[in-house]
Amino acid sequence: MSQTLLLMGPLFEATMTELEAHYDVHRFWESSDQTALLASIAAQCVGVVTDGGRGVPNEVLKQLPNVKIVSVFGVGVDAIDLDYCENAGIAVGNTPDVLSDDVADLAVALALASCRQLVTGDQYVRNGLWSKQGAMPLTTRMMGKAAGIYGMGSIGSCLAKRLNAFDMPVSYCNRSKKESSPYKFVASLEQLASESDFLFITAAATPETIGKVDQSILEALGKNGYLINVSRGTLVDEPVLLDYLVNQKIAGAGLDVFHNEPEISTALLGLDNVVLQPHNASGTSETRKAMGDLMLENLSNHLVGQPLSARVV
Ligand code: 8YV
Repeated sequence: MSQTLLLMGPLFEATMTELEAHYDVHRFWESSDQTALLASIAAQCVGVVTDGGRGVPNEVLKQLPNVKIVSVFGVGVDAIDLDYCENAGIAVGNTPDVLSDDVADLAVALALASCRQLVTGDQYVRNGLWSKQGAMPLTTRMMGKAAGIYGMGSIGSCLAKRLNAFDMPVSYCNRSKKESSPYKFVASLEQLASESDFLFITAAATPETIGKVDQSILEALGKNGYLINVSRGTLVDEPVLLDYLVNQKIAGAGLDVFHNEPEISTALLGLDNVVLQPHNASGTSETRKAMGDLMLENLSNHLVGQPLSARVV
C-alpha cells in the first residue's frame, strides 16, 4: 500500500502528478474540513510536502505524530519552524542550487527593467505616446555601475557571474567572507549599500537577516541607487521602502517578493519607479521541473532510509 502524505498547496503540475502516482496524497488546501482531514490521516501520514512560501504550521505537524519528513518545493525554509522539526525528529529537505540560475536571471532582468524603465517604455509605446510626443525621457545605464550583493550563496554567486558580464564591479556582504569568492567582501551591509549603485538582496530569510534592509541601508544606498529583492519581502522594512520610493530618496526598486504576498501593499501599485513581479524568480518550467525532481528525491530517499540529497535539518 502506498504511503500517506499531506500536500499543503498546489505545486508544479507534473510534480503533483508524479507525487500522486506514487503516494496516497491528501490535499490540505482543498479540504473543506481540515481538522477532520488531519484526524483521519493522523496515524498513517509519514510526510508533508509544501512550498517555500506556504511552509507548514506547527499546529498541523502536532496533529500528525508519525510524520518523518517535510519536503519543501523551494530553497527557502523560513515558513517552517526548523527547531520544532529538529526536536520532533522530523527531517526537512529543500531544493537549493537547481533554481539559482533562474533567480539570478530575474534579478538581472529586474535591475535592467528598473534603470532602463522597461515597463514605462512598454506603456509609452502601447499608449501611443511615442508617435504623439516623440522619444521617451532618457533612462539610466546599468553597465559599469557598482553592484552590491547581500548574500553570497548559490544565487548570489550566479548573479555575480552575470553582473561581471555587464562590467559591474561586484562586492558582497555575507555572514562571513567566502575565501573562494573573487569578489570584494564588505562586512557591513550599510557600507555595502553606500558603495553600491545596485543593491541586490539574495540572502535567505533568517532571524539575522529579517528586517535588515532598514532606513539606514536605504539612506546609504541613496537617491541614485536601486534596490533589487529576489529573496523574501521580510528582509526589507517595507513601509520605509515605500517612503523612499514615494519621495524619490532612492532611484527605484525591482521587487519579486513582498510582505503579505500575494495581498501586497496597494501603495506600491501606483509608483512608476518600482517594477513588480509575482514571486516568480524560479518560475520557469525547466526550473520548476528540477525543483520537483529534487523535492521528490528528498522525500523518497528519506522514506527508504537513505540520506536526503538536500537536507536542512
Ligand atoms: C518558489 C521560493 O516560488 O525557493 C523558494 O524559496 O520562494 C521559490 O522558488 C516557491 O517555493 C515555489 O512555490
